[in-house]
Amino acid sequence: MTHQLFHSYQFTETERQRMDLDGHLAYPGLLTGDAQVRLREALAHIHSLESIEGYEPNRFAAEYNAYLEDLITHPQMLGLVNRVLGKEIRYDHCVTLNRPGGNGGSHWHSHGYAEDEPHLGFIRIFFYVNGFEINDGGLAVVPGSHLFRDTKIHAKSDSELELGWMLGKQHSTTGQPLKIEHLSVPAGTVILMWTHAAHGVSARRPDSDTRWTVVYAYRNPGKPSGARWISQEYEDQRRFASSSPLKDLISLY
Ligand SMILES: O=C(O)CCC(=O)C(=O)O
Ligand SMILES: [Fe+2]
Repeated sequence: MTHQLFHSYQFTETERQRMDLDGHLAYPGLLTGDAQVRLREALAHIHSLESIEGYEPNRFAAEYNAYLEDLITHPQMLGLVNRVLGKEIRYDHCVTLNRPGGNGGSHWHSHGYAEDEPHLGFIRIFFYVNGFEINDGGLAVVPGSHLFRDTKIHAKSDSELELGWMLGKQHSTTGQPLKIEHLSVPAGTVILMWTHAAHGVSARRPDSDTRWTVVYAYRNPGKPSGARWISQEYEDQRRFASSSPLKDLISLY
């Protein structure tokens, strides 16, 4: 029997509206204890591979670890993706985001997909296995920024973003000025994010332990995808193996 990935949760019209308004939705502590233990093991495995020259196991993580691969088609994962994106979905990538103490974090940025076709969705599903605090490998967001469907948001600091891209912009639904929000979440948190949302990550403190994180991305097919980290060999193998649960999810279109 497959193990439980998530505790029970809701994705009703209320949560959908929240996500569409903010661009992200956090489920604190959604991952079961069992899943957290297995994820930690799998993420440490990928982490141990990272030193080998010529490989990018973190970007193609599901190709290097059977547990991470199994999660792509875990019934609870697909249930969640179907609720957010509907029936017609494709797997896009599975990338580990482990950040050891002293890791520099990530500048503000956004990602792209189908800019001219807003009915085509692309979501990132972050598993923050051991959570994070503000200013310690913490995710920061700008609610409403996803509605601009801008793929080119870049800033090296909060003030650069505030005085640059955010300047004079309002939330297109509420009319409120855009505002940066620094999140802090407990272990086992799952965060859903529309891919066009502006986001950045603060540096991990030098004396902190490793932040164990993985992101799974899914989309409605219809357009080319920029960060589709799937090797051709792996795609072909899974696509033409009649028994693979990934068969119908792995192609671009
Ligand atoms: O490490 C994180 O929390 C976020 C990384 C990120 O920007 C992404 O995967 O798109
Ligand atoms: Fe990102």
